[in-house]
Amino acid sequence: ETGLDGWLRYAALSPALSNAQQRYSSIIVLDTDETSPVYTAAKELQDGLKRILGQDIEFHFQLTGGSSSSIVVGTLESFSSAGGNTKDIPELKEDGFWLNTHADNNCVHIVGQNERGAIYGAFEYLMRLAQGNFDPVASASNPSAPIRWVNQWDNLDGSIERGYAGPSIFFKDGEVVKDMTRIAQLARLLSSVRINAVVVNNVNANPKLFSESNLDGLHRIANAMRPWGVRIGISLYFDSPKEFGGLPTSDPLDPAVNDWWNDITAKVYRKVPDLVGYTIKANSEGQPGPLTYNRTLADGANMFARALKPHGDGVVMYRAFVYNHHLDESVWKHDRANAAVDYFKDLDGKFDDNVIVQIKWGPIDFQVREPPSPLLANLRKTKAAIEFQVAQEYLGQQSHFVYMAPLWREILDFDMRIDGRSSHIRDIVSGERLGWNRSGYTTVLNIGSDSTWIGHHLSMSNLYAYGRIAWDPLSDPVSVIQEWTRLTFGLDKTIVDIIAKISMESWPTYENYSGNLGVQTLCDIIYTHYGPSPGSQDGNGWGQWTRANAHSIGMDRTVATGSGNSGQYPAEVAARYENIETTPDNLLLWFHHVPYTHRLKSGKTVIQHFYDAHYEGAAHAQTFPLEWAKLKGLIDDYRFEQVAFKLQYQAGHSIVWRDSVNYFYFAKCAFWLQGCLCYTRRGSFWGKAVITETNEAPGTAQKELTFPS
Ligand code: BDP
Repeated sequence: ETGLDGWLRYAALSPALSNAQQRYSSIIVLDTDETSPVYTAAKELQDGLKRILGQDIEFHFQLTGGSSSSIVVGTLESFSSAGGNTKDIPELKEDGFWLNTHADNNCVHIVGQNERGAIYGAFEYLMRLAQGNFDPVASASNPSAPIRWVNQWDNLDGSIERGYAGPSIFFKDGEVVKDMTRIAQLARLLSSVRINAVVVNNVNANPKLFSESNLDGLHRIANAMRPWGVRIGISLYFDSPKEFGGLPTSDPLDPAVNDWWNDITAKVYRKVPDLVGYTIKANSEGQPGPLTYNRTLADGANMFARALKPHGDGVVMYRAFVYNHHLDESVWKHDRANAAVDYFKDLDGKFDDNVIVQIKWGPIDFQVREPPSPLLANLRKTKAAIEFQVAQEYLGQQSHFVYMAPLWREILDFDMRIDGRSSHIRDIVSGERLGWNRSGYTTVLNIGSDSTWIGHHLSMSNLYAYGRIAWDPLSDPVSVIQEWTRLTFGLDKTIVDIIAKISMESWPTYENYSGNLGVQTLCDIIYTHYGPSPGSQDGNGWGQWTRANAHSIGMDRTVATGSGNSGQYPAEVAARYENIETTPDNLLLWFHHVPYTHRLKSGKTVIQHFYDAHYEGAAHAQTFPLEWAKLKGLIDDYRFEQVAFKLQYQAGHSIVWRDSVNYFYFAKCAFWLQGCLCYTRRGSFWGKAVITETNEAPGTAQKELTFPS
């Protein structure tokens, strides 16, 4: 078991379980085109039933009255024109499916609204069987939103930005790879969790993607993924007309620039006729963009939208991650968290119909804890997609394990109270709340050529969970991890319980040792985004800005005295964050600057909580390898050992985090500490410090800090 099959291992069920299941006589596939997802679905059913139940089943192409005990797979259209009974099938949305496991004549009916729906239904059926679930089902399943994409950040040279699992499966040495095996395998995994598109190259894009050989390469990638119902999109470099096309400018209002984009787009469509669209990162972190030419962001986005329009339903995913990292630190009030709303709010309604603004889930950048991005409540006429990050860039980079479904659920369940009405983020991004016809989800993904795909067997659960949540944002994170575990590691209850336990504890644990109370992940912020470096947070353009000094900490984002970020939310939410009393403790330091001695709702001071949480987090991380050890012998040795190694590493590194962060704040205050007693005993830090806040009002009480041993 290398991990290559991910959750699609189709492990054989025990004879007791598989013998109890009926035998199927045939698979009836209502499509003869071998490249169609319906045909792929039938092949997958054939393969899956053989592996799970040990049944060898033949294919037929015709639905006849006597087709008893068959598994029928097709689209609504092909099913009804073959005489299938559609009267019980409820309304299906784009990509939706109907699965009836107990249809007439002991048949299973898998009917997709389209070809993708058919393959999704086939996977649903197989994944139920693989979990030993034979309960009858006759129900329709529809997606929450039409856009359910992933963004790979792969470079043409084969490296992956924020990739931790080996080189790219898409590119090597400046070219698209020749061998499409891994690409098709990825499409299979994505399709099984109903992800319908992949943007294949880095948002920091390279215009050489437009070379003849790379366009041929895109053609091959699209062909390899299409049978699985996965479409491809590409990221564009804004200055391509100038740097690749030899034009003097890339000004989006220049007719020659527009012609250039129209021509190149037509060329791309000749190679990839079902291109899903373009993703644009512009005017951000040094990338050129419309602002470079004194044009608006909408001018830039609409230029791409017009180029795509004649070719079908392609969309421009225009990223709201626009900010200037070269800011002048003397501009005390500048706040990176304000940038998205500052740049986009006034452009609402100025984007063409096929532009979707792609918004990172938090206002800054995939931190361990952020409030939801206020831009999600500021666009009404312009459609949006939320951007998650399956890549654990700030969450331990797949050397630590953080299961993100609970974090995503918390964001999607957040009620923005737009116009004082219920406005859960899941209903905004589904398009329901504001009446959008195209919107949804995307995520940064950093799959590489490693056989684990992502660098840590357990982290694959995040890709699985992302697909589940984008389809149904009310998916329960616990059920999702249990399901994933059964499929990935086996049905034994001990395996399921232990992996679910570690997973559900992983986010709070990482938050505790890497940066709590909304101060964000206190990692190196300039480049690596990995280990502890609280000192790098302030004084540079990338910084999240903790504003920590000897006495106090936190970024004042209030309207009254700070950067005004709280005022970017709708009134009810804004009032909650403006007021320190109603701001939840876990976002206290995100919105407020407070003395270390400020008391939390728990009664603890901020600094005591800081120290304690870092100790608790690191202590808890020590339990993960111990829990995992209980699985020895219950799962295959190879994956057991690999995960054991990673969890042991994480346990050790959590102590590095704990001590670095605690020493940092201790040192920050040290000048002001009087009567400080510190001991080093057997290599661990132990001590008791008494702070006298000498620069505060006379008579300020002494505060005691106790350091757990
Ligand atoms: C940041 C990453 C950087 C990406 C950027 C983005 O550190 O590598 O280019 O996001 O989303 O988090 O464009």
